[in-house]
Amino acid sequence: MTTNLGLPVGTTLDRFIKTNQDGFPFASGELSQLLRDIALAGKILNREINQAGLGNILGDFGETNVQGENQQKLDVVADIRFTRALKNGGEVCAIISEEKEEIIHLNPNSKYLVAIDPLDGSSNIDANVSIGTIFSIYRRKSKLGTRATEEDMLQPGNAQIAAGYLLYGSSTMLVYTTGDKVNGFTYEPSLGEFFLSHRNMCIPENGKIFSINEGYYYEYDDNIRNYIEQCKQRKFSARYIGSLVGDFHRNLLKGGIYLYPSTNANPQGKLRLLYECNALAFIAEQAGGLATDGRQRIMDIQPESFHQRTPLFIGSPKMVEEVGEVFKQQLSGRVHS
Ligand code: AHM
Ligand code: MG
Repeated sequence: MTTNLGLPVGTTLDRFIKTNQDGFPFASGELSQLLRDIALAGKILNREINQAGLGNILGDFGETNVQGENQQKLDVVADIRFTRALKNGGEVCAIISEEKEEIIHLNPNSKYLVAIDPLDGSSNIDANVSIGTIFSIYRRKSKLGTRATEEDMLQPGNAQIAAGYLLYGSSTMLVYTTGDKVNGFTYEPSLGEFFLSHRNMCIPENGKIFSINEGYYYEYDDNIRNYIEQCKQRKFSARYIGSLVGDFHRNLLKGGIYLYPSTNANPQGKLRLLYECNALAFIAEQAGGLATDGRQRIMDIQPESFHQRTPLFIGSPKMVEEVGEVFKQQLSGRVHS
């Protein structure tokens, strides 16, 4: 079997995907094509993000999405670009998107499903700060040739076939996993290609960065506040962009933890299990990290609705375990008191 890990840095994304596919003699090439379609939409969106200041597409669109949040114009554009690329590519039977309430039905004869946050961190667009796209790919459970069902779309993260993100930052990157390590590709705009730049990405076992919105300090439980205090006592660095993909990517490279806990106002936190947390959890685990809601593995949570939210603790394994211990102590404290 050919292993993609032997491919050198500088390999194009296309060649990487093809080599990976050749390693599986019975692979039909549909997943490979689907990944190419996502990369294509990413390139198109990247171009639009880079022109955002010129194109009169900054700011709110004047409508709210299904969760009552203001939709930015680029959120809408991103949703259209990804839906169109996946529709034209023909390898996806249905999509659920953070920006849409209902399932978007595409080709009933294909076996893959996509859950996507087309543009995450969109409140950062106007400030020229990094933003991202997050996606998960699942295999349908229902019969080929029929419409995808709600049950198809409500699979736990441990059923993901592939997941990834695009980061539109100081350079644009595609980072993804098909369940066999994590690889990162950097976009070269003048050539219009993604090149393998980060091979077999591994998160440091421990880190000194904690990423949390401290503005909600008094909204958090005591255990989270204590954890924040411990981080400060140990002189960890606080780094929080407010753009999940950017914060996650930095911690993946440097070692650290991203926390979005429950707050008094939002007991389930803010982040969406299906569009944001599962994909990053899959990548984190494939890179040697962990992702939990404080009590259980993110990828083992059985979703009950498309837009379900969950607290998220993700990053270097030792740091995520430490937060888990804090929760356990709190639980046992309750039992004994
Ligand atoms: P969005 O999907 O509406 O863009 O919200 C998700 C974003 C994450 O990228 C980021 O980590 C988080 O919201 C920031 O939230 P807050 O401003 O509450 O700290
Ligand atoms: Mg989002």
